[in-house]
Parts: sequence; structure tokens; C-alpha cells
Amino acid sequence: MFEQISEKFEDIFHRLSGQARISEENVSDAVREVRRALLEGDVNYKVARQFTEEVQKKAIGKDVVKSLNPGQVFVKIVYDELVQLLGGTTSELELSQDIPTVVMIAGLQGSGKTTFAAKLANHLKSKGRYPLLVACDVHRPAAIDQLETLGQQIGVPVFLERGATAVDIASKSIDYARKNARDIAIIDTAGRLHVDEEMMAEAESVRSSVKPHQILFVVDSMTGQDAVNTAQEFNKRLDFNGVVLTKLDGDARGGAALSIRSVVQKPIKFVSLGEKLDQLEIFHPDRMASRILGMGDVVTLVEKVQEQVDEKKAEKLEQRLRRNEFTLEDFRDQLKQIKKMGPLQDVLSMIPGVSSAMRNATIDDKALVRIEAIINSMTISERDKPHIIDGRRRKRIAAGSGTSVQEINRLLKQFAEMQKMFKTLSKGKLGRAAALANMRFR
Ligand SMILES: Nc1nc2c(ncn2[C@@H]2O[C@H](COP(=O)(O)OP(=O)(O)O)[C@@H](O)[C@H]2O)c(=O)[nH]1
Ligand SMILES: [Mg+2]
Repeated sequence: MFEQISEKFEDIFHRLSGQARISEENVSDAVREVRRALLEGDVNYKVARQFTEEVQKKAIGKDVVKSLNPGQVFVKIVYDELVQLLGGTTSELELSQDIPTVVMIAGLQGSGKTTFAAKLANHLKSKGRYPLLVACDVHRPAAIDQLETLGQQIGVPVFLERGATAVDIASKSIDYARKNARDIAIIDTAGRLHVDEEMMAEAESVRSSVKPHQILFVVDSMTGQDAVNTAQEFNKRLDFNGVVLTKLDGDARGGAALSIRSVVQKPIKFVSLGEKLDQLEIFHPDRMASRILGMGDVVTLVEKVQEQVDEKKAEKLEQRLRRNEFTLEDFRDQLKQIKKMGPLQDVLSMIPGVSSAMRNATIDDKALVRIEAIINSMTISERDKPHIIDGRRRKRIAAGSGTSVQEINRLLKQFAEMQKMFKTLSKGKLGRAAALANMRFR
């Protein structure tokens, strides 16, 4: 789940990393890409719009501390916003002082309610609690058997009464729990394939008979935008306390599930990640956000740097970088200017000192874009000291720029030749070349 969104985000951040600073223009581009990534990941369009508006507001005019690059700062802004979208802080299941705490499980048929009920019982048992599972899905006999089997697997008693109504079973189970020292009653209810009046009415009457302390709405993350609509319907009728996202182990895009919290304004409390009964996790917005961004280390770095940055050191570093000779960064800037000027072949021929070999090389303008993308995907130190770009880095840069290792190899070779060429130029010639380049390229 979320692989698709993760991959898109990674691309966006890589591209922005190459920029010298956060400008209105490159932020707008990146924000547009973020919105596209969210929409393609099936995030609700209203949620996506709101999300990107916030990101844009926060990113524009943001000072980039010298030791960070704009990509990193942008990652942090998106991360913070994603954490907010997912609820900000962890919202654990609230247990009451009463015995038993009553937890009612609601949702559509097949969403994973019964499985979750057992998982929750298992989880609470491991925390030293004494749960009771209550079988209130009376419409399908197999549903009662299913809960009974799951209860046996985890060693948790199941309260059931064949032939009785859901309301009866629910209210009797509370007495049973008290008498048998069970401190949490987990009520598994019936679902339908679609939201219908009968199901809602039954759920409401179970609710009014046992007055649950917590109602958890279970939703299948694989169902896309329907998940959001269903959540709204259930929330209107039951005013539930929290959401359980199931089947996050699946390969659906998952964005819809992420929209639920923002649409219904109820916290996600658990995620279910498989059919096995221990595959349940408490939902942590921050951990989920870094899982989705796949950039936990960058976020940590930015947090650290923003906390305590030594601007003076950063400036010195910058000066050292500037004093260096022709770096890949300069090269890229030149390319950018060249792109504005027209066909590359013509431009190259105007630069004195460009070797005839290069002049005759067939470089098309598309290649130029790719070269720029490659350099954008490099870190500052790689641009400054290309010799550190080993095989591992080449692979990463190729992945980040959507090119191949062969192309990276070619670029580095060409660049080395260019550096050599500059060395062979006399001081005067070099100065003239630079002056001319400046004149033409500004
Ligand atoms: N892969 C996966 N399957 C799940 C998950 N939760 C439930 N299931 C499966 O989904 C199906 C429906 O689950 P069930 O608990 O019976 O849904 P209910 O109708 O809402 O009670 C069953 O085959 C479960 O094994 C999950 O998190 N991941
Ligand atoms: Mg069920």
C-alpha cells in the first residue's frame, strides 16, 4: 500500500533538491506535482486541494538554512502536513473505568470487522486485559462460527446465543462480562454489502441498548473512494469514535483511506495488515507519514538542522564551494542558460575554446534536459567532487533522474573532458571565455 504515492514523492523531492533555493516558481511546480501524486494515489480531491494549499502557503518565502537544500526543506513541510492530515497525534483506544468497557465494531460486510474484533481482543489480552468477544452478527450463522473459531485461537471467550436478536445478545453479554470478570466487551456486528437502512437501524438499536464507550468503524482500504463515502454514512448515523483501516497489506493505492480522517474528522486508531491475528498496529500519524514519504532520515535531518544551525560555518562552506573551479553545479547553471538561448549546437559553437570534437558531437536538446535532470539528482558534494560518485551513487542518481547508469557514466566522462579542456586554456583565454559566456548567458 502507498508505494505509488511514495515513489512519486521521492521523484518530486529529488527534482527540487537540485534547485538553489525555494522560489515561487519551483514551489508551484513541486506543489502541482504533489497534488497530482495525491490524486493519482486516490486521495479525495478536496483533501488533496486543501493539503497542497497548505503546503504552498508554508513553502513560499520559507528561508532555507544554508546547510539544507530546498528539497529537504520541502520534504519536511510535506511531512508535517501529512502528519496533520493523518490526525497529528496518536489516538489510542480509550478504555473506561466501568466494567466492562463496551467497544462496538461497525462497518460493511467483508470490511474485516470480525477479524479485527479478534485482533483487538488478542491485543488487549496481551496487555493483561480480560476481553470478551460478543457475536452479534446474527444474520449469517457462519459469522457466529467464525468468531467462535477466532476466539478459540486466541483463548478469548465468545458470548453467543443462536436464534436471539442482536440487541438481546448485546445486552445479555454485558451482564455476562460483569459476572465473569471480563473487563472489555467487544461487540461484533452484522454488515451489509452496501449501506442500507435495515443495517443502520440494527446498529443504532444495538448502540442504544448497550451504550458503547467506543464505536469503531472498520473500513477496507482497498475500496477506494467508496471507503470515504461509507465512512461519512456511518458517521452520520453512529457518530463513531475512531476508524480502523484494514487490508493495508494489499496493493491498492490507499489514498482514499488516508482521506477518511480529514473528511469525517475522526481519528484512525488501528490498522490491520493481514489475515493473521497478530497483524494489527496502533496507528501513529508520524510513523505512517514517514513510511509514505519514505524519507524519515531527511525529516530527522531537517529537524536537527533547523533546531541548531551554525550559519557562519555554512557560509564558509559556501565560499569554499564558490572558490572551487568549474563544478557540475556551474555546468548545470550554464546548461540552463543555454536552454534559454536556442538549439544547443549553435550555442556551443559560439563558445570559444570548445573543442571541435564537442562542437561536432551530436547533442540534441532532449539530451540537455536529461543532463540537467541527472545533475539535479546529485547532492551538492557530488556536484562539487564528481570523483566521489561511485557505482552505488550512480545507481541512485539514475533512479532519481529517471535515466540510466550508462547516461550518468557518459555525462561524467564528458564533464571530465570539459574540465581538462578548461585547464588547457590560458588564463587570458579562460577569462575571455567566461566573460563572453556571461554576456551571452545572462
Ligand atoms: N489481507 C487481509 N485480509 C483481511 C484483513 N482483515 C480481514 N481480512 C480478510 O477479509 C475477509 C473478510 O473479513 P471479516 O473479518 O470476515 O469481515 P466482516 O464481514 O467485516 O466481519 C476475510 O477473509 C479476512 O480474512 C487484513 O487486514 N488483510
Ligand atoms: Mg463479520
